[in-house]
Amino acid sequence: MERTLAIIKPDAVSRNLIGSFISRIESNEFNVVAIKRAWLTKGLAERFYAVHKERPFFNSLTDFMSSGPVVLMVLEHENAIMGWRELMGATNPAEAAEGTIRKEFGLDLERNSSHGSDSPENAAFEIKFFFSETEILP
Ligand code: 3AN
Repeated sequence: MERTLAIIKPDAVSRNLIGSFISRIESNEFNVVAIKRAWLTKGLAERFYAVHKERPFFNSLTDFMSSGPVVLMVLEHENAIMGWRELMGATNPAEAAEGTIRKEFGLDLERNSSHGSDSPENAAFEIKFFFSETEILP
C-alpha cells in the first residue's frame, strides 16, 4: 500500500465541495487514513511549496493557499500517488480530461481545487509536514 498527501484547496472548501471530493475518493477505492481541516498561514504555505519558490507564481500561489481553510488528507491505495493525480487530472482545469476532479471542480490554473504529491519522496515529505505518525490510522 502506498500513501499520498491530498489537499482540498480553499476554492473547493469555500464552495462546500468537501463531501463531493470524499465521495470521489472513496468510490475510487482510496482509503482516507488521516484527515483534518486547517487554515494555512502564508509562512506555512511558503514552506510547503518551497520547491516552487523561484517560480513566477509562487507569491500568488501561497497567497491563495493561505486565503481560507483547506482539508488535508492522507490517502492510501496500491497506487496512491499516480492514481490520485490521475483522478485529479491535469494541473490546468481547462486541459484536464473529462471525468477528472479538476475538470469538474477546478476554476483556473491556480484555483484548481486539489493537490496531490508527485513522487514517493515528496509524498513522504508532505505527509510528515502536516501529520504525525499517531494521526495516521490503518
Ligand atoms: P500539480 O499541482 O499538478 O502537481 P505543480 O506542482 O506544477 O502542479 O504546481 C503547484 C501548484 O501551483 C498548482 N496546483 C497550481 O495551483 C499552481 N500553478 C502551477 N503552475 C501555475 C501557473 N503557471 N500559474 C499559476 N499557478 C500555477
